[in-house]
This record gives sequence, C-alpha cells and structure tokens, in this order.
Amino acid sequence: MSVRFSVEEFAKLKKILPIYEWGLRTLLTKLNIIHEDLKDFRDNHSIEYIRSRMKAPESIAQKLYDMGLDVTADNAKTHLKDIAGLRIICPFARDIYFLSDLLKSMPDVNILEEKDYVSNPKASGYRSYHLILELPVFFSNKTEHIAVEIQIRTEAMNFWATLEHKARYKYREHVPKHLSDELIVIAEQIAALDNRMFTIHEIISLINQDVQEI
Ligand code: 0O2
Repeated sequence: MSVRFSVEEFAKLKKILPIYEWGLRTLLTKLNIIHEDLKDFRDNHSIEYIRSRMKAPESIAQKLYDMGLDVTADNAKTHLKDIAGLRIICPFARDIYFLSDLLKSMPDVNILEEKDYVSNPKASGYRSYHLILELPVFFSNKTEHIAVEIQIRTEAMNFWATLEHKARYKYREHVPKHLSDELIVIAEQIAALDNRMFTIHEIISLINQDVQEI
C-alpha cells in the first residue's frame, strides 16, 4: 500500500512545493548561462546537458515514511534535501570535478553536503558526485532558503544508474544477487570505459594542438 499525505498536509505541501520549483528554475537558468558561456566562449564542453526534476508528492511521502517520520509538509521541508533536484551530465569524469568546483564557487550558494561517489563508489557500483546546495528564493516580502540536490555524472554513469534504479524499483529494493553482482561488474567496466574514452579524447586534443601550432 502506498504512503500518502493526509488532505490537510497535502494542502500545506502544495503551498511549499512552488518555492522549490521557483528556486530550481532560478538555479537552472544560472547553470544554462554557465553552459552557454563555457560552450560558446571558452571552447569548454564540460556540460553535455542538464535535467531538473521535482520529487513527486508520493515519493516525498514514501521517503518520510522510510525515514520513520510523520508524513507532514513540515517534515518534508525540514528533513528532505532532494525535493528539488538537478542532474548534470558531462562527457568525462574529470569534468565532474571542474563543475563541482564551479558550483561551489557560485555566489549566494551554501554547500550543505558533498559526496564523492566517483572516487568512492557505493557498494552497489553507483558512481556520481552529489552536492546539496542551499540557495535563496526572493519574494516581494520575504526570502526563503531551499535545498537543491545536484548529481553530476558522466553519460556512462547515468546509463548505469538509470538501469540499476529501474531494477531496484522493479524488485522493490530486493534485486536478486546474480543481477546486483552483474551490475557491480558492469559499473567497473563502465568506469574503465570512461577512462579509455578520456585517453582518446586527450590524444585527439594533443593532435589538434599540434595542427594549430604548425
Ligand atoms: P530517487 O528516486 O532517485 O530520488 P538519502 O537518499 O539522501 O536519504 P543517501 O542514500 O545517503 O540518503 O543519499 P545519497 O547517497 O546522496 O543518494 C541520493 C540519491 O542518489 C538517491 O536518491 C538516488 O537518486 C541516487 N543514488 C544513491 N545511491 C544510488 C544507487 O546505488 N543506485 C542508483 N541508481 N542511484 C543511487 P533516492 O531518494 O534514493 O532515489
């Protein structure tokens, strides 16, 4: 049976969610500007694309329940840091660190949490760089601060995470061992593939540099 907000708490949640939505939109605009600036003026292609998402009320309710908390709008606001989320996909693992440094240097932003699952992958094989940023959302009469979860990963890491997430969902967190073992092996192979692709990218860059210098 799925967990749900009561009618009163859902009404409260509906007043809170737009604040996250507006904060997310503001951050997305800033990141899209950075993306265009890097691409068009700095010949830097560290960002492939950016996706944003708001956590659905059912997922918020389920997460609070799983955390052993009452399913209330106040608890969602206080305890969940991923109601608003952004995912940045980049070509190579090295870009992840460039982008995380860039995000951390943004004015108006506080770093609440930072997890490097690229250098320290999870036991599942999951690789990604996570930042939780706190940022202000300005209104006519007040300023609210919200948290946004940012996941930065390569296309290959994203491919893996999407499939593994589907498996978890399908098996309700009890993925059969032969599948989870296979996913761990594939995660390693994907990391090796990312490295080999980066080496080729470096070789091409060096050749381009030589050609320009001739
Ligand atoms: P969803 O449905 O993607 O939103 P927390 O989840 O923050 O309470 P945790 O696990 O310490 O606690 O946070 P972490 O590790 O930073 O994970 C946050 C998000 O990263 C998850 O959100 C997933 O999106 C993703 N993630 C973490 N571990 C894995 C993994 O092993 N496989 C995959 N595919 N994704 C992972 P949610 O809320 O769990 O899920």
